[in-house]
Amino acid sequence: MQKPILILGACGQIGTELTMELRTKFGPDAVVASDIREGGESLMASGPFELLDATNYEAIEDVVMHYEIDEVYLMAAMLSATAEKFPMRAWNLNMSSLFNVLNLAKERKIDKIFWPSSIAVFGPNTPRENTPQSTVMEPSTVYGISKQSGERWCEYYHHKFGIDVRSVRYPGLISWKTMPGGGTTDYAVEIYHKALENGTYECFLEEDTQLPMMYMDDAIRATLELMQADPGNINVRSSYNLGSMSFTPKEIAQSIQTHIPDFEVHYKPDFRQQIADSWPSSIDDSLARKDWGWEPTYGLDQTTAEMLENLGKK
Ligand code: AKB
Repeated sequence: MQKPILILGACGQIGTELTMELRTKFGPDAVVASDIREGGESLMASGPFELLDATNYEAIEDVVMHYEIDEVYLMAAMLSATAEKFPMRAWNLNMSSLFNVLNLAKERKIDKIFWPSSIAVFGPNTPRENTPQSTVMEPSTVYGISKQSGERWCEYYHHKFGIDVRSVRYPGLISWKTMPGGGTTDYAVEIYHKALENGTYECFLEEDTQLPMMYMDDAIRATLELMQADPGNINVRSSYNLGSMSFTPKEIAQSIQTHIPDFEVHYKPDFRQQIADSWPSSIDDSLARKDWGWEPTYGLDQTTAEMLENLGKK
């Protein structure tokens, strides 16, 4: 039987879908959702929820003890674009929440942790195409610095204290259930909303900026597969490269135009262009494939069809 799971940051873009999937798999009561504010109606109605600040160690500890939590998924974070505006708040949230769960594991109060890293750990000196698992990593963003530091701490806690912490470097994630917030890859979600709402979109990245992306169903499946993998097969305790598709704003626009021929995109790059320019354009995820059998299923056109169909119904 699955021991109880706690999701920190359950109301965000990934947290919402992760919570619902874990509840479907293990039963509603096995998964305690938490966030600093309440989430959407279906999430709130689907199982237990606690208002919880991921930077507050004692508050997390109380919930962990109360529900006899075994596994924590730490999804609370400030993403790349917002973190550039509030560097110290981003550093504080992204690092103290991670230390809280690592230290709970060190105190043997929980057994297993999932913590998401990001393609933002790479920087302008990293090889951009087919970026390897281990390479030059000199992130030039606040968010990237926090994620790279987090990776080093995860590996350290694993080697030093035997903590079972697992992680993937998510690319930009595309989903229709919950909006992303504060990221550089958010354009790839906004564009579908605007295509349906008014047939035009003003894109904050240039038309030829290629970034690694993934449909949310693949991202959730990757997360669950990694968490269920035999610990003996997990050879990376910092974070695994995770790939799926790569495309530019122009290519996603063309994919949408096969459904909405009059759809127009105008390009007005802002400060997020510089962030995107420092990130990989594609990812080599061969280690994730080898160690725990990762295989993506969604390409751009299938993602477009699903996004437009589901957002249209909504
Ligand atoms: C962001 O754009 O900040 C995130 C990420 C790639 O981690 N979606």
